[in-house]
Amino acid sequence: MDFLAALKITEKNSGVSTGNSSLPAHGELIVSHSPVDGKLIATIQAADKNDYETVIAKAQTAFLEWRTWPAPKRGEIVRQIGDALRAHKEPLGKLVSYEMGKSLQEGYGEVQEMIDICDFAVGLSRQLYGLSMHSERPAHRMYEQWHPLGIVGIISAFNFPVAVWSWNTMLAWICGNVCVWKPSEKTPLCAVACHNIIADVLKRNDVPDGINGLVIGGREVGEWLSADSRVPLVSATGSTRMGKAVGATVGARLGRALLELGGNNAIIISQHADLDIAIRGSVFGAVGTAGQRCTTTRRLIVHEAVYDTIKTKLVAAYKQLSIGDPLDENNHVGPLIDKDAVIGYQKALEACKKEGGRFIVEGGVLEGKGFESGCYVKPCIAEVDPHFNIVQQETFAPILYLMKYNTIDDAIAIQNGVPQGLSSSIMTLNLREAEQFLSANGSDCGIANVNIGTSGAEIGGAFGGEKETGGGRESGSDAWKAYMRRQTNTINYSTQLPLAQGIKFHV
Ligand code: UN1
Repeated sequence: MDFLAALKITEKNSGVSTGNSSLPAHGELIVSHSPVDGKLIATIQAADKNDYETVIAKAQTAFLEWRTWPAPKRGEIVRQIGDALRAHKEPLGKLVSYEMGKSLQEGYGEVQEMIDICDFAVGLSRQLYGLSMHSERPAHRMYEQWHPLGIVGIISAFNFPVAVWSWNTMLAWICGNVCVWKPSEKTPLCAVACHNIIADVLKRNDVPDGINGLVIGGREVGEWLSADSRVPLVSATGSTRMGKAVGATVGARLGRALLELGGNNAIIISQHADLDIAIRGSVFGAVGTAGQRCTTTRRLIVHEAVYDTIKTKLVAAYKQLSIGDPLDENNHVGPLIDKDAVIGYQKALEACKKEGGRFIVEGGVLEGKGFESGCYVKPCIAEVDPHFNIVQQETFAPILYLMKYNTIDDAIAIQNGVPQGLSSSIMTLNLREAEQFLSANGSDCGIANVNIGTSGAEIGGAFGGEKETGGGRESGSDAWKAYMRRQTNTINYSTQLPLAQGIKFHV
């Protein structure tokens, strides 16, 4: 496997790094198997608490210097990182595909997201704008500045093992923060690879060692970060269950948590839709990444007038899907991340049937040649009632729930009637219903699209959602503000000391 060598992944890797170099690790041995073929890729020595302390101490010292670098100089480092990622796009994309199981196209797409966020962050490094205000007092100037926070803890999930980390890290860095990353223990090699690629850039530029901490380990690492008052911001991506735990622990010390949690995303297909776009958007949204994106389309809410047509077209489209080795570009759907995920999928199918769901495309676990890892499942579609318990939940697998609506108000109520609020779409050529969907009484999600599916957001927009999705925003727009502290400055250049609100105080 040439791509492992190109990424400096060896048989045995350390899961601890301060950025410029990896350090000896003293925790348990993590074994990374590929869900593609079940084979061992490599091992990683996880961090113990002492290793964590070493990384945090180094990060604290590095911050003292890094925060004094002008933001555009920090941007220059990120520009070079973007170049290094361009040079490693192929091997890194392949590793993402092989360790995580997403299609090679999506593996490359994920590295492209990293490159794009680097470009975005470079420009942003000259645009960390604060407002200036007019003071109510004579000869006073009032303005605001944005300063870095310090150590940003990043907890990322297996499904986007590199891109989501880079959204956080590149922004955090140009803002002047230092980062400590706890990647998913299901995709540790992707994290080691990112560190190896970036270490060269950091060393070449004499960047203070410690800005790019890596602490690989189990859930305890997330708990250390969440409880650590030396870490002012913890950005966590993953399940709602994990986010509630992180949010509670960080909240108890009044730290900041940026949460990007589960989605239960729906597409409304109106009788006014371009059905061809609607079908393509729905199928990619439902089966892309084998249903393991937080933006995956999990529910289709279809107008009764086009319901039967959509059903027929969907069944036909699902028949075309080829499931298998994601590194083979002819396949559309790869494996789930591991056997636990397969069990979760099977349980959801059972629960759906028990509640009365009717499968129009049957699910099941694939066996035989090419499926030896035991992680390949069939994308499936069930007709359901929107209120089923299972339909309220995010199952990280390619299960699509199909339901019917009569009025646009009903469709929006069904779309909003789940605990999560990440992404949503309407397929329609009707201006009135599109605008209603985007209005204050429309979709309650952080992302609302028209004639585009629910997944595959561009990095330029703020990414995240409401309700049990956690409320955080990452990536584009002004999401950078979450990584900085705002300071309001009022300067008196008069010979008097006038008080605000006209208060008189004589001594
Ligand atoms: C995620 O699944 O956690 O919008 C992130 C998308 C991708 C990011 C998904 N750009 O589907």
